[in-house]
Amino acid sequence: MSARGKQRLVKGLLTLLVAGGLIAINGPTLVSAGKNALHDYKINSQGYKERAGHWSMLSVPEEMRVNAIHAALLRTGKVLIVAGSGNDSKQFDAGKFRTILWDPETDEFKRIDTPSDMFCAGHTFLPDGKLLIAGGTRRYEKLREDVEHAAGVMTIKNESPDGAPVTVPKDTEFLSPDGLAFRSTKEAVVHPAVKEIAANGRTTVSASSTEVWVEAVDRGAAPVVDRPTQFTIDGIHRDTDELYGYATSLTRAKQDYWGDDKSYLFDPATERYERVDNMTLARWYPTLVSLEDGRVLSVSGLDEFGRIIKGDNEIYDPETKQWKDQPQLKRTFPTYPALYLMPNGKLFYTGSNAGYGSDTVGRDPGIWDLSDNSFEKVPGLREPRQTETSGSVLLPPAQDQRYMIAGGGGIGDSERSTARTDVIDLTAAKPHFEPGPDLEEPTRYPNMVITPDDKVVITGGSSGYRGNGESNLLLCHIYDPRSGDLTRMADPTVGRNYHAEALLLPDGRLITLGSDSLYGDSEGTRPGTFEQRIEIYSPPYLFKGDRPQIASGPKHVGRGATVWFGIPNAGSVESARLVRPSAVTHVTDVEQRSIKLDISRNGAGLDVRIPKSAGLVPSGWYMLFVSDENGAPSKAHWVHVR
Ligand SMILES: [Cu+2]
Repeated sequence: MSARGKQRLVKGLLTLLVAGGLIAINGPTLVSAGKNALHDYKINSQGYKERAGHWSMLSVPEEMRVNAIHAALLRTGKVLIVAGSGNDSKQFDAGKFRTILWDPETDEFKRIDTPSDMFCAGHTFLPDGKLLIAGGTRRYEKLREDVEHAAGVMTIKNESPDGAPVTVPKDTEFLSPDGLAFRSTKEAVVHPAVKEIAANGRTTVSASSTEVWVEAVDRGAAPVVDRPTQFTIDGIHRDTDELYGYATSLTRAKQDYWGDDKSYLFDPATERYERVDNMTLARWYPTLVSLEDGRVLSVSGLDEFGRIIKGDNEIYDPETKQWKDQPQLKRTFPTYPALYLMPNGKLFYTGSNAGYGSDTVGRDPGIWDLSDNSFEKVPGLREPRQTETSGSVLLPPAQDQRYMIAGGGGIGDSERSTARTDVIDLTAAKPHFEPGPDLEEPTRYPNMVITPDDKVVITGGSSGYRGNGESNLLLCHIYDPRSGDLTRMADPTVGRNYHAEALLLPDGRLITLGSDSLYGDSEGTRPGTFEQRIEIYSPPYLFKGDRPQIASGPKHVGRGATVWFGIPNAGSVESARLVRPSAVTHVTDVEQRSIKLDISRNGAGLDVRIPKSAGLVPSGWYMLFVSDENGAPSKAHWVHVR
């Protein structure tokens, strides 16, 4: 008999025993079965749902189950779920990359051809509603025990301005003065040095260089380079002072994931990926953030050889479909920095990040002014060394410019985690973080989702690094930015830790998906398995009876315009919000925001005013929700704001 069948039988027995007045003879199994029945009864009662909401499981056909690493809500109302190789090296080696599209309205799933490994890429919506996805995985990490040959990055330098570019074939040997030999793993081309003659007639020559990954010819511990060393290049008949190899570290240390430079648009209309220009740098764990002019800034990440990128950031222009390096915007952050576009066009960095980076550089929250690359730190954040794997959100409504940072932990695989939440008001003369309510438990990876009633659902997470079955937190709360209260809601049944996401659907429900436990148990003896179930949360506002309805209205609206929407019972509508859909990964969702709209009654509908500021309402597709006096929202009406 299945476990569920057994449970049903026990439940049935219990009912009989209660009916017969024999409850006094029950054993521990019956007590727990009784408790389960009571719990089931409680969480399914109308009163409980009205107060705490309700969780249910989405039924996903077996062949559509994927390791959800990324999730984005498209303007068609469908959810794009991207796994890529899904943190599974076997899938990577087999070249099997996956994406699934789910339509919450029909519950239909569709497989999407996935041209490369978008695992741990960055993403953001463009003004036309296409999702820009950039970066991903070019090679999986190699753990220390799997590294047999010392390896690392060899810089090939050319100091001579004369002659043609030099091709250094794959498998070329580089020889150190001590006789150590390293072999290149790829062909490399190095250009002549650049010769410049200044106005005063003085000539300067700057060496040109290129990088290539090399591995020691001999196995084992001996061929290790741990200080700056110059190499001669075998088979290249040039002066060794002119053309040579240079490396500072060729060791048997762990090798981190290698980033990819590929970049794609996902088009909600054709439901396909379209390849666009490569980024100037390969990036693994970059944050992509939309700017007020519709361009996209790509920040941080691990580069083509798994090194943290030190301050090189770049911009995608949707007009030209090109990426361009931005040397004037040099600024270093840890991977997946939480950067939010402010109404004044500056970016606010809450301090949240996920994954990799310096222990000290780029971890302080502050305001980044892109016009002069200045960075103004903001004070007051408690537990400032525990921002890794924390959650961040621009609290609703976005006009208030209040941001919350919640939970997080120490850098790397630290055992520390925090229950701290802090809130900052950027409209203040001297903004500083103020304490918010503590989470119920110290929490890494809390998922935070804005709802149309100006609240934030905070759900899931794990008390420990990367999580395991026992450190998952089956908790869900709603934070009310107005009162500052954090209220416990119904408990989710599926744990969510690393590589998990949550987002708001156009019908007002939320989904949570993904979760990537490192271990299956708290002792770390069993490997974890990727959580493929998708759970749905219906907040209390969906159990309050009739909901307002948006019956008609324009699809395209201009910033600063007043537009009319047909709304039966418009008199019951108290508020209207534009909610920008989520594009979320690794607890990083810098897209979602909820903008308050001024409304006035006009006939059988409402006049709705779209704010003017492109920093507040960047161009793109939004969900328009109207809510009644109970906070019950309508279903969303999609509008394109330009
Ligand atoms: Cu990842």
